[in-house]
Amino acid sequence: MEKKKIRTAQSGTEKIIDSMPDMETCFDRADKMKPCPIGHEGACCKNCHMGPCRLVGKDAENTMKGVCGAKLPVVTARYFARMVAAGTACHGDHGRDMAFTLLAVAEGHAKDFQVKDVKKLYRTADILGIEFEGRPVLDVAKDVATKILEDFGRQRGEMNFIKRAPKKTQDRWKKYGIVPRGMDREIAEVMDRTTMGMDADPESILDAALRCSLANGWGGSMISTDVTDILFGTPMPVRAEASLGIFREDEVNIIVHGHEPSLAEMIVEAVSEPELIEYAKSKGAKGINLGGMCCTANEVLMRHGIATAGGFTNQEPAIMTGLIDAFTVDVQCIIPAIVDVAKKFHTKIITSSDKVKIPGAVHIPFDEHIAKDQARQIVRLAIDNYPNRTKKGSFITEKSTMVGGFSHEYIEYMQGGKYRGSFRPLNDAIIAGRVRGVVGLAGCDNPRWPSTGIHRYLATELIKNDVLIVSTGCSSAACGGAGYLTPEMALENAGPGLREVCEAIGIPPILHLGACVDNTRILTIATAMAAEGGLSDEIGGMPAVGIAPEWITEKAVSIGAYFAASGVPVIFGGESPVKASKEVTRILTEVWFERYRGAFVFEPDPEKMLATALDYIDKARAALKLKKYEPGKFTTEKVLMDMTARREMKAAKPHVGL
Ligand code: SF4
Ligand code: MSK
Repeated sequence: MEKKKIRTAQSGTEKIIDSMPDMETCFDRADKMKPCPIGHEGACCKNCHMGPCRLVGKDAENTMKGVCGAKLPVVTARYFARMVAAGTACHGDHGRDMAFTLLAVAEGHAKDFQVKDVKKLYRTADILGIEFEGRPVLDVAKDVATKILEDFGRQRGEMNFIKRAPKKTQDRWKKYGIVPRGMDREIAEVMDRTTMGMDADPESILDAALRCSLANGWGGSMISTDVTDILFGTPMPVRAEASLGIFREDEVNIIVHGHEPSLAEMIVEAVSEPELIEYAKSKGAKGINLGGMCCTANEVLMRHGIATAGGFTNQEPAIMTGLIDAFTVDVQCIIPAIVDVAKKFHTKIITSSDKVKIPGAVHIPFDEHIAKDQARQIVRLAIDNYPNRTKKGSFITEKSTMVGGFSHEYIEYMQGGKYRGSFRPLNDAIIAGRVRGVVGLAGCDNPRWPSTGIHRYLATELIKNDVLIVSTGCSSAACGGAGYLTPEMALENAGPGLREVCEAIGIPPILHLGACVDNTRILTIATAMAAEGGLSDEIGGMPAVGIAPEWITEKAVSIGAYFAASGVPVIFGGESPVKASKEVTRILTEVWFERYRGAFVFEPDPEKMLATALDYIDKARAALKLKKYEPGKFTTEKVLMDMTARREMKAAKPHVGL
């Protein structure tokens, strides 16, 4: 008998798909649509109408040229750079939208929103050099929004948040000319530079890609994280539930999916309004149940404990439960196929951004001036749709509990309280060898292999090896759905050192930091660790690695690039999209490591991903002269440092840019 193909590591999702063999999902399409082997490895160029050119064959790297004469490394570098530009554009627009909402609030045009975290507003104002003491909150908010918005159209100079990075990290960027000027400028320049007849030097193209990625990490995404915290509150640990079992048979079920949380925040408030609950009851439902998906889920989970139905690959199976009355989407990672699946059930798909229209969906374009009314309209639409539910779905009841809500600020607080919060305990735990290192486990879940499976494998193996994990995006949903985001996970599965640290502080061994844009929380944490002292005095050189084992999107590539430029080696799963060119691969792995102490590595084998991550961590420990990691054997002593290392440490100035 032929062995059944496992589509996902989420047993509930698998059951739902199994129960409806006639329904097509992304898993079926992934089976049918094999990747083009030429484009897949970066050997195809379609940047002009003399092509597309396929640069394949024996010794293609040295012998093949497109019609224009572009050699393979140029074609591959251009492909990589354009992915970075597209990803930066996504996060950049997200940050821009959040900044405009803050401006509208400050100017009194968006009455449904407030500045919920004044402390964070002041902290951000301080970073931006804006006076805040004794001034009305909304005046400060206006100045912050206006200053941040300069980052998008700036033509010369440096983006505002660049100065938050450790001085040494900034010096590297300056030395190699990759300090970003303005968001739109860097994106436009990559597109310009990579068109036919422009830059023909792979290294120069990749420098531009890094500059563009930094406009994301220390620009668009960081703006988004900060402004979202200012408007909706900086997250603190909160319990929530995860998996496709979060839907309720006897309640109106609404999903918020995408990335920008402004409308979702209003829906969170609307579903608790007594009139709407009464209206739901009048239609025969017991109440209204709100859940999230992908990164909009992460945003409302981090701040309100709203349950997550999972990550990217759960979109169609969620509708196949037959229990979703309204599926509201904002921007990014929304697969158009949801409309086709929804047609087979009663689910209404509601698009809310003019950048995301899908024929067959109801379009209610988000307008911050009437946001609460729009949220109520959507909730009513869901309630009105509840009586249309049929019995033809297939649902599960299994779900996991999880803890999310670990912001930079909370992690600092939990290591010393309100007045003595710091990163000292974490640095000490790493120095002592209790914690071997830190891994940022991030990125999408991918239907091309049992989705979420590699996240689960790496999560369990890393914590077993005393590696503290910080997770974001769909990786958090993957770990949450598996039941890994709990303090008990540390007791049962973490290595002895990590377990001791987690028990002492009362945290899970995997800290859910938020959405994809919140990868910037990892940057600010790494910066704080550098400032704390005892480890590296820049982000590069920390025993820290980023892994996106099942990545899908161009955003992921942009994130990986800004981590590499900031000094963190990143490992991406799947076949390399730059495999065709040895030269481009060398630049991403060797040249970037030499220049920035970060690297971009592609590795399809999960066991090798793990080994590579641990190798980077152990080599960083050795370079920092920390004791060799041995499970269960801790020390509070550093091994003796030589004079050069001591001089280097003395010379390092504490960084106060956070
Ligand atoms: Fe071919 Fe050059 Fe045109 Fe690319 S830019 S499609 S390599 S001719
Ligand atoms: S949602 S970018 S599938 S992580 Fe941020 Fe998930 Fe990847 Fe989208």
